Amino acid sequence: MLTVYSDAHQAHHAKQELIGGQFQPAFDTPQRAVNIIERVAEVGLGRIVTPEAHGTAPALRVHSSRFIEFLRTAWSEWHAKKGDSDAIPLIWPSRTLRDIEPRDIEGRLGYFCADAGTPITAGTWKMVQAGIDVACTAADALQRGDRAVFAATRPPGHHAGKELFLGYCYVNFAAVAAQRLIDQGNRRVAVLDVDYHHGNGTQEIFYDRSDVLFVSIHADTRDVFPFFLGHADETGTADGEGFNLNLPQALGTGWNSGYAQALQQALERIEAFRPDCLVVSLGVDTYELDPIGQLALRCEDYAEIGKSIRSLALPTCFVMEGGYMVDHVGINAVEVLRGYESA
Ligand code: OKP
Ligand code: ZN
Repeated sequence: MLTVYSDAHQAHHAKQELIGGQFQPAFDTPQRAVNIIERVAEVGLGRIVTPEAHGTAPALRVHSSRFIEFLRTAWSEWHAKKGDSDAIPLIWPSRTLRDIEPRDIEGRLGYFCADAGTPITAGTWKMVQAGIDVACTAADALQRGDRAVFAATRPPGHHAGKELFLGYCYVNFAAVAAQRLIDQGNRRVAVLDVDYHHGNGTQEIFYDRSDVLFVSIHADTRDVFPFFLGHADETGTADGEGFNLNLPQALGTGWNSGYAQALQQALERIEAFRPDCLVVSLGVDTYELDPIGQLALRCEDYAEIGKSIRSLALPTCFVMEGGYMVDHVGINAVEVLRGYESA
């Protein structure tokens, strides 16, 4: 399996993250992606290539132009006013306020960002552009005939919506890849999201469409981030009615206590959709030892996930999402890919 990777992600390294009322080291570190690519090399998964430059056009297919422009320019605006500290919003247009884009950078940060855990730093845009390039280069390899390809992106992307960034995610790389596959002539694309967290951004982007099916297995969002989407009754709207499937899991769920069954249900829905190809949002924060996840998959379960996905016999683009047990993120992510290759 081909892997696409750029070390430009290292340009972004958040200084700290506010968790439980305390500043702690950020969970999305450059080391996560370094460990993943080193593991890909160690097991000899296949060739590793750097991405081709694609600019912002592919991101503009799934995000608004004012949003991408904001991400591209926010740091210089913030830096001019506030200096070197990470740009983090502190006020949001919550439910009873108005939907008005402010003029000042502080207000605009809250307008486009939904949480206080997704800072914009000097290197954020460089990292995000590299992620767009990686996702597109991977999708193009699939289109040229590769059976499977791994987009080794950092940071995750599946929380990012058309005009919203949160949860360490700025641009939705899985959505960029899925849309690119549609734009290149595939009639139906399925997105399977196995990250611990619900892919609220991917759901939002494709919610009213029947050409992209979104299926997600995640920790129940009544209990965990991102809270405000991801519930079982969200099935799609308008043309997209019936093309969104959420399979929330109770905290503590492991392979034999519900996960394998949910995966089977997800695969059956994808099969019935008869897609031309598949995008997998590959998060391994479902791991039993993950510091921010509360599901209970073990190392050996990841190869099983890969094997099960392979049974669909679809051209498959894996796009990296979460996984925060840093010394296991490479092992577990690559286990999925090896499981896929072995079946
Ligand atoms: C990104 B991805 C935990 C707070 C969690 C954000 C999590 C983002 C996860 N107490 N904050 O889906 O892996
Ligand atoms: Zn996650």
